[in-house]
Amino acid sequence: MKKNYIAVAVLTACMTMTVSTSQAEVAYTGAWVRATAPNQQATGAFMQLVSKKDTTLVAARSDIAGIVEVHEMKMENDVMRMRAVDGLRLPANQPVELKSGGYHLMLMDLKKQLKVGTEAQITLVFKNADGQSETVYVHAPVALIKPK
Ligand SMILES: [Cu+2]
Repeated sequence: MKKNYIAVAVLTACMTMTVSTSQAEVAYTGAWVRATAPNQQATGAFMQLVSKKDTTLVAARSDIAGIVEVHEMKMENDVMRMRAVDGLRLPANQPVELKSGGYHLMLMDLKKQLKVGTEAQITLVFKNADGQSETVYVHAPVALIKPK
C-alpha cells in the first residue's frame, strides 16, 4: 500500500514537470545588471531573449527598483537618446538582444546600491498572440561590464 502511494507521488511530480516545461516558451541567457555607485538612481539590465512562439514582453518588475521599463537607445541628431517602449516583440525563434546601446531594461528608483558579486532578480511578463501570458524570473549577476 505504501509503495503505491510513493509511485503515485512520483508520477504526479513528473506530470507537473512536463506541463511546466511545455508551457515555457521564453528563455533568457547571459543576463546581467550593471553595478551602481552609492545613491545612483538607475541602471540597465541586459540579456538575450528567445521565444518559441511570437510573443511580447509587456511588463517587467523587480524588488530592487520602483520602476522597470523597456528602453530603446538610438542616435538622434548626433545625440544618444533613450525612450521607453510599450512592448518588446519577440518573433518566434529569433533571439532579441538587450544590450548597452540598444534595447535594454531600465531599472529606476533603485532601492539600494547594486554591488558587484550580488545578484538581481527581475520578473518579466510576456503575452503571446493567443493571449496567454508567461512569467519569467530572471536571475542576473551584478557586474561592471558584461560577464564572459
Ligand atoms: Cu534606459
